[in-house]
Amino acid sequence: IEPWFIVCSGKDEMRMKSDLCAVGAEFRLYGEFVIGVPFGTGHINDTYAVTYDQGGTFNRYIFQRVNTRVFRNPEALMENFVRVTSHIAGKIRRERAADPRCRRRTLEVAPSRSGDPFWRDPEGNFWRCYVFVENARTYDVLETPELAFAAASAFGGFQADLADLKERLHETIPDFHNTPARLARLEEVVRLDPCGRLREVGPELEFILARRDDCSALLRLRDAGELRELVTHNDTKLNNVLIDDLTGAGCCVIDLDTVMPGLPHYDFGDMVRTGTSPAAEDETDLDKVVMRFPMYEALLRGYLQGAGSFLSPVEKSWLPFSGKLITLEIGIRFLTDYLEGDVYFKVRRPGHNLDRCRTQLKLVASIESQFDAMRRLADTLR
Ligand code: ADP
Ligand code: GN1
Ligand code: MG
Repeated sequence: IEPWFIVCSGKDEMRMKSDLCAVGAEFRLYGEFVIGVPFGTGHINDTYAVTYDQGGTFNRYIFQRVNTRVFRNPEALMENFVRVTSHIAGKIRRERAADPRCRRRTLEVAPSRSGDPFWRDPEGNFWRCYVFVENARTYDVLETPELAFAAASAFGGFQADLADLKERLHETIPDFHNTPARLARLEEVVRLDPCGRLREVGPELEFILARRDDCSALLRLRDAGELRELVTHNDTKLNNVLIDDLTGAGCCVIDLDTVMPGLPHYDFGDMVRTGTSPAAEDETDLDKVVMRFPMYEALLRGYLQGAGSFLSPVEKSWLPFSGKLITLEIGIRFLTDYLEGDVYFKVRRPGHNLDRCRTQLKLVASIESQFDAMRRLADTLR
């Protein structure tokens, strides 16, 4: 018996099941609804895996209720989504159609009954549906350098696939990776201290403020024309790429809500943040949080292989720094959310966002202690 049959036996689950069945009826899906269960560990959207009996074969779909407090213009977001996925699908058809490994290379959205790539329910909830990629999985923590290489190469390939997208995409969250703006927001919340939590976070705040100058480094280089903007993913947490169970290759980049113009460094930085530590993002034993150099090396090699040769030597030389910067930035965001009363990221326990902040800052310290070696490696790789 599959575990989701057990999970779905309670009363709330029965209601969820009928709700999901009703949502499914609004999309062009063929067959009978069987069951829907919560899925994945994302912090933003509500995700469900939903099974349909399609002429005797069980096929799964992902239903997602998009978090519209975070994404204020979900229609524009879905416009980006369709442009990005159809661009990649077109490339696959033209360039790699004969290669069976490429068939699942991008998400495939199912249209609603009226032909939109989403459906709004009567309460205003914003739903979308796409094909479940089977025989693949995401990892919250990466175990081997091989997995790190595969994931990074897929994210690099994603940037390369979108490098020739013509029209500018919508900015789904303005200033998403504007680290100085994130710091300014933290300072504002510190001034207001709306939940009286400030007294608990002295060391964390001091650590962050001591790195104020780092926050604007990449934007200064961008403004000076040293770093170029591309279409980037902007949320390359390692559980946003599906790894093929059979081959171990990164087969499909998911969570496309923040795909928009950005620096490629934001993507590499988030890979270092999520792919080098053996500890979970919310680990409370900080001794476990460390930047593992072999994982960094695999990420760097994988990313450069996937992205190809579009980075200039200057751009490449700033990749190691981006690991530190994005880790610091997410630490700032977790701390801000903790002080604000946990209004942005989903939390499952008191202090969850503070625990997450602490792992980020510990990882920044670990990156700093190995930074020279990280830079030397980036300088030697092509
Ligand atoms: P969030 O924005 O909340 O992180 P995601 O789009 O990343 O939402 O989806 C959450 C999780 O659902 C992913 O980490 C992944 O495990 C799973 N998932 C999402 N899309 C698919 C898909 N098409 N096939 C299989 N699993 C998926
Ligand atoms: C969120 O959606 P998810 O869980 O993949 C967040 C990222 C953070 C990440 C921290 C839209 O990512 O920016 O880096 O949590 N996404 C959004 O784990 O804010
Ligand atoms: Mg995600």
